[in-house]
Amino acid sequence: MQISKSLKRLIYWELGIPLTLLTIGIYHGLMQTVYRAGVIHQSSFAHLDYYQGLTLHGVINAIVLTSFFAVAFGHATMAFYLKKEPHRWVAWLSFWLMTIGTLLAAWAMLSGNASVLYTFYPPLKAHPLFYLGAALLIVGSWVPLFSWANMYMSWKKEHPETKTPLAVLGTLVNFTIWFVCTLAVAYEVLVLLLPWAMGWKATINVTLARTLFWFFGHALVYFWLLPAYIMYYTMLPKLAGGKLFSDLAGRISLFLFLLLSVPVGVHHQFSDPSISRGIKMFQGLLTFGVALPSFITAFTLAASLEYAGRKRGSRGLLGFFGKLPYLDSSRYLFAYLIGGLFLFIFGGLTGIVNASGVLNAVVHNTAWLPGHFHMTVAGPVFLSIIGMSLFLYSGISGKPVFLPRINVIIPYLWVIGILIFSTGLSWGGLIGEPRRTNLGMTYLNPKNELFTPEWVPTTTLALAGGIIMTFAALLFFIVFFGTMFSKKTSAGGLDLPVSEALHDEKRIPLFDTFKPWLIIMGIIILIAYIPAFINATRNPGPGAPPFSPNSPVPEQISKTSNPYNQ
Ligand code: HAS
Repeated sequence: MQISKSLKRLIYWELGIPLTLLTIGIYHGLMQTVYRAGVIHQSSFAHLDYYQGLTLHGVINAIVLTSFFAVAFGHATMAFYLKKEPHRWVAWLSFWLMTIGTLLAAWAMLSGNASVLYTFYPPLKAHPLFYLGAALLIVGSWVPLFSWANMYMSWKKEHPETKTPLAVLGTLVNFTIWFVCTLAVAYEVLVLLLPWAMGWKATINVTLARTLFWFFGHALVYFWLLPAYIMYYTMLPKLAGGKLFSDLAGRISLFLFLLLSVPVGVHHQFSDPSISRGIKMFQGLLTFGVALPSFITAFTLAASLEYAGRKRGSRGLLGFFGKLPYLDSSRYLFAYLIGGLFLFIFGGLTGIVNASGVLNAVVHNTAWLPGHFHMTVAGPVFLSIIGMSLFLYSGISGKPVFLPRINVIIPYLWVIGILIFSTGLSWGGLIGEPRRTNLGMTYLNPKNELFTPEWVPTTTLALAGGIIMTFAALLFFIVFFGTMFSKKTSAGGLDLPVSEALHDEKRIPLFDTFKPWLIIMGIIILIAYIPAFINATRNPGPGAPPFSPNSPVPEQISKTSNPYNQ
């Protein structure tokens, strides 16, 4: 399908900018494993501080890359399925807001004024431009929703009896979740963080800020995940040579995400003393609920892959696994998607461990957590983002993929790297290894009295995994930028693999409309969050003055009489 020059250019920029920044994000990922394994025993390397690097790693990889990609992929799917283009002015406004926001936040982080990690929890304080940048990036990323909703409504008028294409439904569900959850973080940034960072307010309510952040923060992880799910449902079966087992299963799963992605954020606050047990238990139960659409997805995709394998001549119960096109370089997207799906088995299971209040007390704030989220966000999310970025770029530009045989191996190398890396982290977490800590300064420094030899094998495993992941990422950069600089061999155009459904159930109006789901979503959020916000405002503890990551005393005091500076 041909698309306008403007949309082409927009998609190129929205893929190119975050992938260029990703080089910095990947470098700091490797550095994390180096610091933590005790290879170096210093607080900074190449003039970049440990926490500065960790902030760059988290913000670029988890917020900038994912937001830009979700918007570019949203434009592509909406245009492809609805045969309409988003409003040009709105689409470019979104791009500029995201780009300016990214530049502001990048300046604050690179200049060492925002080493507050991607969660920017107070009382750690960043430069006001970091918060402003983050807010612009987020607002810019939901602006296209309004244009897409318009496109969808006019398409619906033209096709009142046709089922909404699954990819369109997924995109609209995803950005509705995103719009709702970002309202809380906008409030946190504009009303709590900015006035405090500007010095207009002396203290901040930490519990309220954290509660607002996690209202946004857990829905954020599904905002990362749903583009991958759209690819799994609508493309993977076709790439495997088969059909999607059930179209309705996909719809049910997407609507369940709409209901349950937001009202579960308190599961990140099981250890926060200001929030009462009843709320934690309720949101904990809802968290088990939000695993349900992923279980539905697991069985639906397994059945779809089985169908594909049998069509390709497999025999026996599990023979179909052997018949899938793992190394077919002409269907390399299959490799990126199946690699992520495999990792998500472990990412999902570790998530369910986290969701249990009792087990959470064992793993919270330990290395187990990055073990979990590298098998989710750095698993299905990351692999589908980079695979699809290459697919979109190469397809639209008409340039063939550079080094196709290497390209199809990259996702498997990444999977091996993540498995080793996350095993090290998860094992370390279970024996008390903390997350977000420069272990090389103390616990992994044999000359330090705190040296903890039990964490040598765990951090060494993480380092080995980190090196393999970095190698895979380097190969990806060579393939992606090599493709960008190669010669066009065809006219190019927007073309996506489309899976037919094996059971194409007839249209059920309830699963083809948003209204009732939005109402239920609103009710569940109110029930789950009103008591949490009441708790956060009634039992906040003393207001907190600003801190910087390098000093245990508040900033105003540290400037004058910080005993640790003497
Ligand atoms: Fe999580 C913390 C619970 C999913 C990301 N999570 C995090 C953090 C991140 C994150 C970044 O309850 C850290 C935040 C921070 O910095 O503090 N998470 C869950 C649960 C799920 C879950 C219950 N998380 C995700 C996803 C993420 C993500 C998805 C990113 C994209 N998570 C938690 C909790 C915490 C947490 C607590 C807080 C802990 C604490 O103490 O701080 C569920 O949604 C998971 C459901 C998934 C499944 C898996 C289904 C499997 C599939 C694959 C099938 C494979 C096939 C192919 C068919 C049930 C679909 C086979 C093919 C072959 C070749 C074999």
